[in-house]
Amino acid sequence: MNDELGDRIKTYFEDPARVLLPRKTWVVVRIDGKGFHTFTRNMPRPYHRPLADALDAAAIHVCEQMTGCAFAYGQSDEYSFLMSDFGRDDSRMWFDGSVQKIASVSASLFTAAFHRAFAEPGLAAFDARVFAIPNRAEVEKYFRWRQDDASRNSLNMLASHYYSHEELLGKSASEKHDLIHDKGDNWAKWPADFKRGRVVRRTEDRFAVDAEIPIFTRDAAYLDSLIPRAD
Ligand SMILES: Nc1nc2c(ncn2[C@@H]2O[C@H](COP(=O)(O)OP(=O)(O)OP(=O)(O)O)[C@@H](O)[C@H]2O)c(=O)[nH]1
Ligand SMILES: [Mg+2]
Repeated sequence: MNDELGDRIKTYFEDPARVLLPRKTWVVVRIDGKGFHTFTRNMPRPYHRPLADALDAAAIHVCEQMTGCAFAYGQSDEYSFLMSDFGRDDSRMWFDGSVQKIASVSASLFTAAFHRAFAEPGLAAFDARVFAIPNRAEVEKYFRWRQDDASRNSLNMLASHYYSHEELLGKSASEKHDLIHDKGDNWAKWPADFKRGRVVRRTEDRFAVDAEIPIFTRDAAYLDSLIPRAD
């Protein structure tokens, strides 16, 4: 009876909600702080190193657990993980490609490790989204897009450190640079990872942070070396 009931619940209700990723593709998992505008309200702006360090520790933890993880790229309150099941034909995708499992376990691992590394009393939460990208060139574009976002975000964060929302309305990037100069500051002098983001990559025997990454569009070899090739 119990088996029958279980089978019924599974086939009627659980199985229809089971979504599997296609095999032999590149898969991105992006994890993003939920409502971090509020969570970080009392933290130093525009850049709070302990926050970045805790996000890095969380990303390393996820990379270590994620089957087929190639690397991760992080900036602001987010980290994107790239995984794939290339290699042997029978090599497995993490959780056999189950979207619900991958998203929920990633966000959970990330949140737990973030809090182990972050001393603040407030509780953070993270969302995760999972999707396949069927083409290697598009994977490169994905990471360029996130890095563009890092540069744009960091310029905006620095500008809004000195100016009100109204004062910055309609200002171009170069006008924002000029306004920052007027306050005696210079975006270019801020740490590289604040402007470009950070990468967690495999070293000889473990995953480690690279906080001095190049601009992906200027040094195409960097990203190229991180993205696995299809079989
Ligand atoms: N003080 C401080 N805030 C940061 C730092 N890095 C990121 N943030 C905050 O994190 C926010 C990230 O923005 P979003 O992810 O777009 O917005 P969110 O408020 O997290 O909202 P959702 O992601 O939609 O849930 C930024 O707006 C900043 O307020 C930092 O180093 N210092
Ligand atoms: Mg967020």
